[in-house]
Amino acid sequence: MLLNCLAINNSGIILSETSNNQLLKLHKKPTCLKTIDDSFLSLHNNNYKSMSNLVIIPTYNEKDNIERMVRKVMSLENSYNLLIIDDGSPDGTGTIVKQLMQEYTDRLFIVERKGKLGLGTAYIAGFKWALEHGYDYIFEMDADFSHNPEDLNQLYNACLNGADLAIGSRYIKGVNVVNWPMGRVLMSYFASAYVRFVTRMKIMDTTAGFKCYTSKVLKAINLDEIKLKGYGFQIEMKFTAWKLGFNIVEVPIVFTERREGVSKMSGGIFNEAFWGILRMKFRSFFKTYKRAGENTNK
Ligand SMILES: Nc1nc2c(ncn2[C@@H]2O[C@H](COP(=O)(O)OP(=O)(O)OP(=O)(O)O)[C@@H](O)[C@H]2O)c(=O)[nH]1
Ligand SMILES: [Mg+2]
Repeated sequence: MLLNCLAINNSGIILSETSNNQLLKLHKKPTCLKTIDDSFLSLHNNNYKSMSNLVIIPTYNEKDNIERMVRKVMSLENSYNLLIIDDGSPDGTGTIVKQLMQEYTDRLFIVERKGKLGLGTAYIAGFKWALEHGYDYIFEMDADFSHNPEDLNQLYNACLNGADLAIGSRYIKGVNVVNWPMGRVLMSYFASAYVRFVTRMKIMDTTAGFKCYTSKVLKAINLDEIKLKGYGFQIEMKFTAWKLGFNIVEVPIVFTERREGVSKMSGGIFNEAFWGILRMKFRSFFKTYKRAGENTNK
């Protein structure tokens, strides 16, 4: 992409004008700056299109996938930024990411936590980081290539076309899962059906973990009140966004079983989701859902 000029507006946001007159938000100070006032900005407002994307990937022992995954995301056309939340992986995943950060200085970031604290809290940490840094489109993706990074663009387009939350769904056009044993496909499919039955959400893939949130959804949810940690976390986030009245769109994706590395799926995660969803639904009867900023959540 060709950058014509760099500027900073009155609110201190760094912008860059591209060859086709779009203004992009940047997150790192460029080497040369010129200061502009808001009259310049208003001239360009019609063309303003924020490209402030952040893909969040939680990792635990993903040394066989992480470098290939980082390089793949960095090569995609929408110039995604990437945040890895690594829980002190004993296999050195974090070290590999830090080496790559020297190559992708302004687009690759890491948050390191001490010990395996779970997928749900990893994403909550990532969401908070994303909001603090002013990102507009925030993606969830696994490190193991079960989610095809090429599909990020589909999720992004769905949000640009009006979705508040876009979900990469395995179950809206048949069952799009490659290389899972039949038992796991059936478990996942019927788990989704169970969640639909309990919650009444009209979402086909309720446990999906490949998503794009617009920042307004994450700002509206009280992240400290999300209780579930594993698959339940994915369900509770969708349920809360749905209760808050956001526009949720499912886009078809193909999910492929991991080829490298070790699974972290366990019976405990399944149990937490099964009972957790019932408790979540029960709590929802006593809760008034209001978007944060409109009022408190009770
Ligand atoms: N930071 C962090 N990441 C985790 C944790 N558990 C899993 N992950 C990551 O979350 C993503 C999804 O985990 P997976 O192990 O692929 O779970 P899954 O897709 O249900 O199961 P498999 O694909 O069969 O392994 C991967 O990128 C993992 O490395 C955790 O406790 N902390
Ligand atoms: Mg996986």
